[in-house]
Amino acid sequence: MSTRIRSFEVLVSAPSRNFVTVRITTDDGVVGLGDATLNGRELAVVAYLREHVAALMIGRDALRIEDTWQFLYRSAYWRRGPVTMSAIAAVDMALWDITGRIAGMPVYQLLGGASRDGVLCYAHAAGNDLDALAEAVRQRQQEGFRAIRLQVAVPGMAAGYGVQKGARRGERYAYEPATRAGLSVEQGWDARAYLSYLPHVFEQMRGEFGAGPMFLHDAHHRLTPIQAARLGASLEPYDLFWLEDVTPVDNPEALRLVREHTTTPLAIGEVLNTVWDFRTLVQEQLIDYVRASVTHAGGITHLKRIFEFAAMYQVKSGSHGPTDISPVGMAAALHLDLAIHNFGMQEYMQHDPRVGEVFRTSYTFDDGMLHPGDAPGLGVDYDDEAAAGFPYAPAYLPAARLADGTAHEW
Ligand code: CS2
Ligand code: MG
Repeated sequence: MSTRIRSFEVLVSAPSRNFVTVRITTDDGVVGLGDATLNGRELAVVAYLREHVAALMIGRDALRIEDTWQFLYRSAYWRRGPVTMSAIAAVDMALWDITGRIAGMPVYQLLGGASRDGVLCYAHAAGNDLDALAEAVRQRQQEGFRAIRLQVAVPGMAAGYGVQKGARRGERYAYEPATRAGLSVEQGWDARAYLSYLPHVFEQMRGEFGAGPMFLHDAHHRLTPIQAARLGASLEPYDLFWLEDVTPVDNPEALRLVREHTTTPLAIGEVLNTVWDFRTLVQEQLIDYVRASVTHAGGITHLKRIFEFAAMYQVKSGSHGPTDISPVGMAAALHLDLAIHNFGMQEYMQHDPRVGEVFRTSYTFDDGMLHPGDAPGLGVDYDDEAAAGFPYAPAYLPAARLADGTAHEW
């Protein structure tokens, strides 16, 4: 048996949106997949992998997962950052996949086995007004979701984060922030309008749906610390499961002020990519959920490290799972979710049906819970023929500006 790496491919396809996938093959023909999708900056990771990682991988032992992670992290000399950490993540996932396939076991078994029966996940519901939002919540409940993220257009603001503009009632929720239409679409932002509207939104939704469903909300890094504190306090009566990304996370100390003013649980971290980024947030217990993703935070090996660090401070996991995490990344997250002890919640923003033509998955959804399945490895296969029909197309995330034209966090 030879577990040496024979080939290292970087695949780019766009079944409805762009995905970057690493495929590693051993001498014996065992194949592993990893997700390297970095929304809006995909080709930077492709170049990093093709030009700077591929040659280093050929001939290495695919079973040396930890050593490969440390080697890629340390040998680059230039550390961290989303491009490097997504590249390392994809290699790491592919090696776990290979190891699982060789062992004949799903990856969660290699991570210590299942700590729970299934993985609680939340869906997205959004609307251009409160009636449309309520209808979206009803739909998600009918599909079986017990936890739902609520986003709504704010009256007076042209576009809101998480809301598909011009969406018709009842049509499939297809909010996809990156657009292929030219360069970044610009959206307005008005914190005063948002802050006064949001409590009313949650009051209405609790009134309509009662205390049962778990509700979440994402502020998408748009508030100042004191605004964030006010939002958290004003939403306390509505019992949010978590309030996400209230302020830009460049300054983790800002969360101290937010924490002083509210008991609404806080989740942060989808733009962070190493355990060191979480030091202040976790050690000072400034957050309740770590939102890092397996795809942008160094793969299974490193996200496990982040979650275990968080566990020492009673902080739980809240794996990022938007559509820009490919099915390979989703599967990797699910194996980890099932295995760790301090699991909190998994985001599940379902992919467009075309994604399933390229990525054949074995994870399942039933009664509000996901399960990674028991296929060996990660349980995902890549269909080259189908992928050829979906070529890469540049896409950009939106940008935000204040009414006077000042650039703002989107
Ligand atoms: C979002 C993401 O899912 C989330 O919580 O914040 O959809 C985010 O906007 C995208 O990952 C950006 O690519
Ligand atoms: Mg988010």
